Amino acid sequence: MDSLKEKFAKKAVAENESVKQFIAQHGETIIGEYSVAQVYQGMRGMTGLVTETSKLDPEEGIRFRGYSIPELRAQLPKAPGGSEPLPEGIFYLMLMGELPTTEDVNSITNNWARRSIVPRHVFDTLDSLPMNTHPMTEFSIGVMAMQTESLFAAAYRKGINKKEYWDYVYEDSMNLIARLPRVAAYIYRRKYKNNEHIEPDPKLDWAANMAHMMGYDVYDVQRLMRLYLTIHCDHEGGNVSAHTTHLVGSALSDPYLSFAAGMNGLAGPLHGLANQEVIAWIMELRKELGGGLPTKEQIADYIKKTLAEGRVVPGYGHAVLRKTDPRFSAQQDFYKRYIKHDDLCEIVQMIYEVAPPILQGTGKIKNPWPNVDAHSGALLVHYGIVEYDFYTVLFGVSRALGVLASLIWDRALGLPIERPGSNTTEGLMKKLATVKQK
Ligand code: AMX
Repeated sequence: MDSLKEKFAKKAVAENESVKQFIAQHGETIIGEYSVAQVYQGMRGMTGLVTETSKLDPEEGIRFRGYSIPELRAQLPKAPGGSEPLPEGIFYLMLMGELPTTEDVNSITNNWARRSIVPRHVFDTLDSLPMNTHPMTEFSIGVMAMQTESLFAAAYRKGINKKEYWDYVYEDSMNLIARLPRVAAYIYRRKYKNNEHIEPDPKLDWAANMAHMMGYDVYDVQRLMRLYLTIHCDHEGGNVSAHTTHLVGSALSDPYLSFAAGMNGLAGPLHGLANQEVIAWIMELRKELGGGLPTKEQIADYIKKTLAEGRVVPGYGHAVLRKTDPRFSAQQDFYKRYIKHDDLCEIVQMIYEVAPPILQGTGKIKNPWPNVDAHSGALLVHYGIVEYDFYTVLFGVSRALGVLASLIWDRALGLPIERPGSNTTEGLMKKLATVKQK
């Protein structure tokens, strides 16, 4: 058993006991009420899930096991000479609930390097797809093709005790995380770099290897990739990709099936695809204006035009957040600290000044502030990663860390199949009529 798994096993036993006691003591306690509107409007504000890895505060933003992004940028272990955290560290934190040491992080890097070989048939499957397939579709298909490797599915077929589920889910999750950068980079190089592929370098950390296999062996891109893959990893449990992975996993579908399902949700333009939409939208603006830096007035007109056309302004708004996303602020800080000047990043800053009052002025958009996707693409473009329909794949590689750490916890806590109730409109109307009569 690897050392992380051994530590986790101990932690899971204690946590299981504490959750059982909590339910025994407070299982019948009412923790909220909900309205008819909430039932129709995407269950906003209802707590219906337990997710241990992170918690989102509407005003403050995300905290991973209690730590904010600025705290983690300062406190998580870095690569030698590096200034941004290694994503291995946030995975450790989400899984174990405590900050890792440098040794813990190095051990995960080595663990993933050992697990990183992708079977040949996964590449053959990707090679069989038409070149115009969207990279997110390819990513999901790549993950599905790897499902042949699921140790959970194989063990379940043979018959295993429920108490052992987490062990196989842990193995599958670690293998999957280890292999995702190779699959993602293969998709990138096949589509945009003449189908010329780059083998992983076992000496590099997970994020630096991602950059390396995409063809970017420079320190600046490694640094960006470490930050990028850290901050996109989790956003509590109710977002589409996390919730889907959890939901599908609750049917005891293995981690490959569950994660691929989550990725199909991330591929939606209101969720992860927004990062490509932002760049496409800014490029469209620049094209309309004939290039160069737009003025604030021109940006304002373009936002109003987008709204008038019944489209969304990508990168702005959020279902939970009510302030600027700290993931946006971290990327803004990265820009100001390391890049200093770039036209596209400057446009991102100008939009940040211009968009909120206009969005607020509509009177219906609950959060006029930028989310993570408003900034990420501009940083990638700066370093030459201009193929924006690939961006959501990078988001997906990172998101694996959070949703799979959660999936391991789901099985360790023995959470049951998810099955909320639903009703018809007629049924709800009748129910309300009887409530009113009473
Ligand atoms: N531009 C235009 N209209 C917007 C908007 C935006 N950025 N954000 C919200 N609205 C609209 C909604 O479409 C809705 O309109 P409707 O009443 O006509 O249907 C109204 O404002 C109220 O919506 P809300 O309660 O403020 O937001 P929500 O919880 O329904 O949706 C989100 C949240 C993110 C889908 C929405 O803000 C949006 O579409 N933003 C743009 C896409 C985006 O950036 N997505 C990425 C989110 C982060 C992520 O998951 N990666």
